[in-house]
Amino acid sequence: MAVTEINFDGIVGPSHNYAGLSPGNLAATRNRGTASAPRAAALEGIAKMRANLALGLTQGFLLPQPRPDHRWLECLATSYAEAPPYLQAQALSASSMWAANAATVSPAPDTLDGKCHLTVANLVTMPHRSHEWRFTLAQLQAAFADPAFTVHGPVTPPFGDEGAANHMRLTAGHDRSGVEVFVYGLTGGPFPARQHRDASEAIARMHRLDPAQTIFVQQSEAAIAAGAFHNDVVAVANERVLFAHELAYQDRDGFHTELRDKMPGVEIIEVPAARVSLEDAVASYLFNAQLVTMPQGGMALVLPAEARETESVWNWLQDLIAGNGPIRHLEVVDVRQSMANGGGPACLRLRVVADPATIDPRFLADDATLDRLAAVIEAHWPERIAPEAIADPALIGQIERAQRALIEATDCVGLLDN
Ligand code: SUG
Repeated sequence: MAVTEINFDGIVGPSHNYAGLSPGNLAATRNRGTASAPRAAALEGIAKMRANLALGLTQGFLLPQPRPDHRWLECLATSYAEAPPYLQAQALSASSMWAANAATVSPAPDTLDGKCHLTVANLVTMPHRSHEWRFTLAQLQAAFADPAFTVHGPVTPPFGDEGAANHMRLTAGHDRSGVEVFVYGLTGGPFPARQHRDASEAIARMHRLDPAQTIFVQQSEAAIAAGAFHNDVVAVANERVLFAHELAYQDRDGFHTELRDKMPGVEIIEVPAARVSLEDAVASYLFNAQLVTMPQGGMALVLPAEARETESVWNWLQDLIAGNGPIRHLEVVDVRQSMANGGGPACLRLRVVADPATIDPRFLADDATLDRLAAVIEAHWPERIAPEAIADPALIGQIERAQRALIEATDCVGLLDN
C-alpha cells in the first residue's frame, strides 16, 4: 500500500479531570474545579475514531500514560501522598490524550534521506505536560520501529516544543514532497508563547528538510492573547489547502507570499475576522477540525459540536460548502469532555503520513479493536472525578488498575519498562 494519512488518536486516560493547569487555554482555566467524566470522555474519543473509520480513513491510537507519574514526583523528592494538591494535579493529568502535542512528523517524501522523521515534543512550558515525553517516546519507538522511520528524542530545553499542533504540511498529494510550515510564538499578551522558533528550527534540521521547502512563521500575538495557545486553534492544512483565520499570523501577507512562492498550487481558504471573530473561532474550535481527504475524493472537516452551536461559525460553514471549493463535507463529532479542557478533534490526533504496513499493528484500529478498547473503558474507567477526589487513594488505585487493564488488553506491557 502507498503512503496514506493515518490519524493516531490519544485515548482519554482514566485520570481525566479539570484542574485548570494551562494558563492561556481559556476553556481549561474556565472549567477549573468542575467535575469530569473520564468514562464518557474516553467513549467520546472512541466514537470519534469510529466516525473517522466510517469516512474511510486509516486509524491508529496512542495509549494513556501511567498516572500519577510517581517517577516525576520522586525527582521532586516527594510522593503522591505527600505532594501538595497542585503537584498532585500535575502528576495526575491525562493531558497526553491531546496527541497533536505528542510529536512533530515529517513524512518521507519531504526528507532528504527518504525516511519519515518524528521528534517527540518536550512540552516544557506547562509543568503538567513536561513529563509526557518519556512514555510518548517509548510508544513512538514501538509503533514506528520499522526502518522507514527515524524517531528523535526531545529538543533540549528551554526551547519549548509542542509538536504537530504548531506544524503544517502543504503538498499536491500525501505521497508527493511538500512545504513544511513551522509556527512559533514570540509574545501572547498575558499568555505564554509555547512554541519557540529555535525548537522548530532544530526539528527542521533533525528531520533533514530542504530549507527551500521550509517556512517559519510567527503566530500573531492577538491570536495567542485571544486563547489560541497552539496554531491548530486558528489554522489547519491538508494537501494543497490551508484553512486559517485572517488574524492567525503576525505578518499574514508576508506568509502568504512566501507560501505561494514555495507552493504555487496552494489554495488558501481564509475566514475573515468580519465573519468570525477570533473569540468565536476559539470558543467554537472551528479550526481545530480534522481536515481530511476522503477516499472517494473531496475533503471533509471533522468538527466539534460547538462549531455547529456558534452561529457565526455555522453560517460561514454553510456558505463554504455551498460553494465549489475543495471542502465538500462537514462531519460533526461530540468531544465535549475534551473540549472543556481546550482540546478539539484535531488536538486529539497525531497525523502521520506513511504506509500502514510499516506500523506496529498493535497501534492500529479497526471497528473490532475499538470494541475491545471500549469494553476495557466501560469496565474500568471512573465515571466521575470531583476536584477534591484527586487526593483519594481509592480513586488513584482505580485509575492505576484501569491503565494496567488497557495496557494488557493491547499487549503493550513492555512499554512500562521505560
Ligand atoms: O496543553 N489542556 C491542553 C489542551 C491541548 C490541546 N491541544 C492542541 N491544541 N493541539 C493544553 O493546554 C488542560 C489540563 C487541565 O487543566 O487539567 C490541558 O492541558
